[in-house]
Amino acid sequence: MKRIGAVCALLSLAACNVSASGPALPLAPAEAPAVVSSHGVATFELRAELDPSNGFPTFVYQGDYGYAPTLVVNPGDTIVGDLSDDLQGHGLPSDVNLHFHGLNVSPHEPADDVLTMLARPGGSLHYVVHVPASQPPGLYWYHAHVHGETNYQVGQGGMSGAIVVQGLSARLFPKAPLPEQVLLVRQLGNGAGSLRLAPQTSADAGEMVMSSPSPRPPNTQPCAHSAGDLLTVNRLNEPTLHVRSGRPAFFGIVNATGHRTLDLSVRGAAMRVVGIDGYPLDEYPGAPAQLAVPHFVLPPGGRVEFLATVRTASALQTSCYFSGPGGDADPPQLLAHVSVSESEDAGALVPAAGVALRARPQPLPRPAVSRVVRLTEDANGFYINGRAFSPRAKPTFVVHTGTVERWTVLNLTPEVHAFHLHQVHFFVESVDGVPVNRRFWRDTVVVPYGRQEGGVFKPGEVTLIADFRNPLIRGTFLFHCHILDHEDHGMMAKIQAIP
Ligand SMILES: [Cu+2]
Repeated sequence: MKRIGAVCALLSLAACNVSASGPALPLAPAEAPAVVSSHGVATFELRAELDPSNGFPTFVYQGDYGYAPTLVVNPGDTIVGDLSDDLQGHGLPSDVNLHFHGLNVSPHEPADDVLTMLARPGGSLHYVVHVPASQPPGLYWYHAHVHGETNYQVGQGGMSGAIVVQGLSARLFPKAPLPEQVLLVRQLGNGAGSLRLAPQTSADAGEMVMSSPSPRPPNTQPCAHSAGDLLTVNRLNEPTLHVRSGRPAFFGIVNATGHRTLDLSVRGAAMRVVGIDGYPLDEYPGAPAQLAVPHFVLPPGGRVEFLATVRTASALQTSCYFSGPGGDADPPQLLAHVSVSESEDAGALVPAAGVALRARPQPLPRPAVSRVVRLTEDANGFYINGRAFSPRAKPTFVVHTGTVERWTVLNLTPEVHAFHLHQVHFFVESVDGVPVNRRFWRDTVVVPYGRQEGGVFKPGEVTLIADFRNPLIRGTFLFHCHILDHEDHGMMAKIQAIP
């Protein structure tokens, strides 16, 4: 915990209350100093290194291990980043790169290309990511994305940081935008349920080959804690969040864990969800700007932004979640204390720097194509349509830029998966055959586990509409399970988008 509460660092995110007369009061423990775009450019430098305190890979930012800056940009800005690879600690070379999760940006080098952009130890990568002017304002994130290494680097090492595309608060509260408390939830180290195995180098050409996933016991005690399953918030155990009594507080949460499904709630208060996976709710045609829910299920990789009005001391918490008889345990945990202040100074509003005009959602065309994605697993690995991911494989699907497609994702396994599509968003039409009435854009969704019904195995099923209309999205990119050990062991495939 080298930088507990880097107060007043997040500027427009208002990690602190800036008052003309009184002292600064931290609203939330900051993840790290923010990099706020200037003249349309947000520039940062990161190193990837083994953290000497725990032996896991981590980002090093301005000399501090374990921290990555929150990138604060406006739609239309450019992110310019340099990443150098000083990872070589576990006896083998370890590549590293970045994925800009949820941004509707090019999958080509030097932008969000996780297929060919790989830094070897001693090497480096230079990123230039043009965030489109049409990018909806909200919470995105970046993380390492090296096939076979993601659970180790992202899940266990916590190699991740937040990206805020400014404008959501100003859109919701144009007269007095609320500061957002950005919280990254991680499960660092040797967490239960992890399938991390030492990579082996094959004899031919030093290619990385992952060993098989080890057998796990059935998930008979999904609510039971085990060693190493502690969740952190901005790398802190049970930090305290400060809010004003009776006033809405604005939270943005990233599920940056490797495999934990979070069932989030604020004790004693409703969650008024305003954004999912970076998109304001009303980006979907006809959807409301806010939706009050008692709790919200957030898969690994997902983000939720919400308002909560708290009047007495409370807590941000995750409840026990059953991920299926073959899944990982997701026990309950208090994530953060919520401290309530009556003081007029506490939590004073700081105007947001950027103001985005509300986009007018375009009506959707009919799906051009219907496809089926079958998720399976066995003792040797995880598969999409019968194949484990190979970096050299041809794209599983070729899609046409300018269209939308209907995908039916079938889960033929006894555990949930977190379906994630790079580059674009989708909305869910139905879950297990039941139509979803509340439709919202997202980039990651839980696919229910398959189960026996009347002696017959019934796969879990999500039907979604994927949006490939953005003309910037051309090239080859990925879709995969965001439970990172599943991804590492094969549950990933390529899409090629062509005109
Ligand atoms: Cu999975």
